Amino acid sequence: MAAFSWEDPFLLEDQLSEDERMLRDAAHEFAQKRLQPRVIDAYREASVTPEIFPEMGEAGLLGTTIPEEYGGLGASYVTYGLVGREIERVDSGYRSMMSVQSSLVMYPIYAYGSEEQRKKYLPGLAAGTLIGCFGLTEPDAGSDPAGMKTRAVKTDGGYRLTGSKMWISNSPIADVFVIWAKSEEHDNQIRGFVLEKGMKGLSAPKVGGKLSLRASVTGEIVMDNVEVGEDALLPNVSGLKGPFGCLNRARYGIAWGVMGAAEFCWHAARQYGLDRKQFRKPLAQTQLFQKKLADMQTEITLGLQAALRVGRLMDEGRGAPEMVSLIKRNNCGKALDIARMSRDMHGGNGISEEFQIMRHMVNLETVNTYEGTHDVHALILGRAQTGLQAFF
Ligand code: TGC
Ligand code: FAD
Repeated sequence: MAAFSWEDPFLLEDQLSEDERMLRDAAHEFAQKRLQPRVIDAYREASVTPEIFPEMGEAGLLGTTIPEEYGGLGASYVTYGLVGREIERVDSGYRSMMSVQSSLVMYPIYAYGSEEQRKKYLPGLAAGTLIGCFGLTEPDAGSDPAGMKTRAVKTDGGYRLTGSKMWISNSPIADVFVIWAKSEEHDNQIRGFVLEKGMKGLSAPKVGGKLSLRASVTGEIVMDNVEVGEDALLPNVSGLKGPFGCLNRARYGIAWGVMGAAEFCWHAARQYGLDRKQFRKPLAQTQLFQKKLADMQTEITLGLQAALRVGRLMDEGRGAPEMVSLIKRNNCGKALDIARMSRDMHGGNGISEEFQIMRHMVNLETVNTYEGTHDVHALILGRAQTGLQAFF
């Protein structure tokens, strides 16, 4: 039998191509050198750091899967997942900034937009000189986006949008707003529109009092009769499959990302257990401590392997939304369990910002909720295996 690698039990490393490893290493270096040094202060102060976007753009981390002619990297979904894992190893909020820009703003403009829209927005979004946000959720429509109230009414030469969106990542600092609204002209079907900062009637106040994801800014989007031209409509998609097509990609990236946060918490718990002595021996020499480390190692190893499998299937064009629900749900739930366990294993130090575990733990509460809650993904999987709709 071969030797066992405790950090990489199933030799995930061997399953990656040279290009994937190279881009992963570049993302790791960026995250550790550029994001890690600022995250503790940024989280404490809940400070908005828009300059992170051009830095990420320069490092090639925005629009990983978007073709190079539009400023992206033209890389695989596996690469996109590996980038998410490295960024979220530092903080879920930074991964959120990156994944909204890549999967929820660049992807719909690329997949559903006109050639003019692609050329107008994608290079700036890839460079991070433009910041994007994605408005689907509303105060009264979260898990059930079909219940949205935002309306687009046809005008001479365009549309007038009215409504409000809630809990929108990046919105207070956004230049480009991808908005989902029911369009009267299209039989009240949900359609996508691209709005721009500065339009009359458009505002994006910050949501205050957030105890999670504090290094990423979240806001509302208020549209008070915002007039846009015909060219604001995303012409190539209609219905909920528009926003869900973007969410499939972002949820997939989250399944990788949370494993990065979980790995951070696992490695920290292991090291803490080796360093800290109680009852005249290292904590890591106790059976209970080792059982917890084994549980963390097992869930992370299985979660990464599952994310890799789904990524490979997506790259082959064989990925299904339910596969993504399975890994988004399971990996988020397990990462949250691991962070809570690691917090406990650090004793009193576990609540200190210096040890960084509690920050990951409270971030993961959000990640387990957004992009479809843990229970909503269970209902998606339940429907897929019974054929029975249990949402309503
Ligand atoms: P349902 O009847 O199931 O479907 C309506 C239409 O949509 C199609 N569809 C999908 N298409 C592609 N991919 C998917 N995953 C799809 N799921 C559904 C479906 O085929 C149908 O198409 P058509 O042509 O037949 O009309 O719709 P429903 O209203 O019953 O949906 C139920 C449910 C619960 C599955 C869905 O609404 C859901 O997933 N809810 C969760 C909402 C959510 O995830 N919101 C996320 C907001 S964005 C966000 O959180 C960003 S956080 C970003 C960050 O900071 O990282
Ligand atoms: P609700 O839908 O009200 O759910 C509340 C509870 O009820 C949950 O436990 C849920 O699982 C449960 N529940 C709901 N329906 C059922 C059912 N049928 N059966 C059983 N249980 C059910 N949205 C965007 O559009 N863009 C963004 O950029 C964005 N960023 C976000 C950033 C942050 C920090 C947060 C917190 C949220 C963000 N969201 C964003 C919104 C997010 O997607 C929603 O919060 C999420 O979809 C849940 O909706 P809700 O908060 O309205 O909860």
